[in-house]
Amino acid sequence: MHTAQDLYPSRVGQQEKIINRKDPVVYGDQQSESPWSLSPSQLKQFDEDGFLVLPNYLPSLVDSIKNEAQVLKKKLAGRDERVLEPDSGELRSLFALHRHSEFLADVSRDARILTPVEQILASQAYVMQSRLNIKPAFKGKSFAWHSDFETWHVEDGMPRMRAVTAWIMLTENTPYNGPLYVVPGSHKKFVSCEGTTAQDNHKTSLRQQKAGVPKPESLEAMLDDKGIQGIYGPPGTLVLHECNILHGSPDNLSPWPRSIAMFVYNSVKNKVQEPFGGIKPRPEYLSDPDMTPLKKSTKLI
Ligand SMILES: O=C(O)CCC(=O)C(=O)O
Repeated sequence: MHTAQDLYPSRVGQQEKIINRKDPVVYGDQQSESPWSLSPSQLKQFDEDGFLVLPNYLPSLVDSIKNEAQVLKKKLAGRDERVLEPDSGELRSLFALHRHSEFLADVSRDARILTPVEQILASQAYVMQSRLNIKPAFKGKSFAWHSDFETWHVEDGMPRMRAVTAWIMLTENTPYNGPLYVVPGSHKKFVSCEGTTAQDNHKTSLRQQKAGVPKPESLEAMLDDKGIQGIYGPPGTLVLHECNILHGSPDNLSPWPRSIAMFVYNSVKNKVQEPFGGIKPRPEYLSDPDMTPLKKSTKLI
């Protein structure tokens, strides 16, 4: 039984409802002198929209990340970190990049990424999860609408909304190759979803999510109010993505893969507890228990 107060109950057998966010989006308003810090207007935009796109931000890392991904695909053969597409069996995602590759751990500490992340969180951070989402040409299937925080809260025990995902485009993300869709401003609401969570839900949900996906009525209320925005850009574009923003993506119907590398930064002040959904904790490759604060690095610059 969970002892901490659950500010964001979801999948605990109640009727679905939309509640207000109870946490800040941008923690504090500290100005930073670093060349990589966000400007006050960028912080304001992140606060209002729940995401920020920095086009062509890290182009020099793209080829090295793609090469390292090829190495990891082989290194992780036969392991749970490899998640396959629901129909074709092609590789869909590769998890725990930072745990299996020194180079990708360096990327996660890169000052160009970690500076804005720490600025938003107003604290040090650690990588709670990292993944490559491949969206292969023609065979890459959709991701249902969801809030990442909802999953991390219910299935991993993240107590508060104090986490940011930074993701890097490894191929061009266009309207045609299954780009990420976000609902600007949706991070200020929380859809408390119906249902409950099966033990080992992750074994199916990472291929096709069902639990924690809002009902059509809730989606209509959110999407009708706030609209949908596709996130497009050239390889090397960095996206900062608030943990509770509602997002999803369509099938890739094109002959062009849409690959992205994602690093989830949780504040060290937001210690993960027991899962709020009453299930056993998910494996370490999905929620890293190592909360050692990251030190910013300029090694790759
Ligand atoms: O890669 C995508 O299209 C969706 C990714 C996503 O929703 C997630 O990783 O939570």
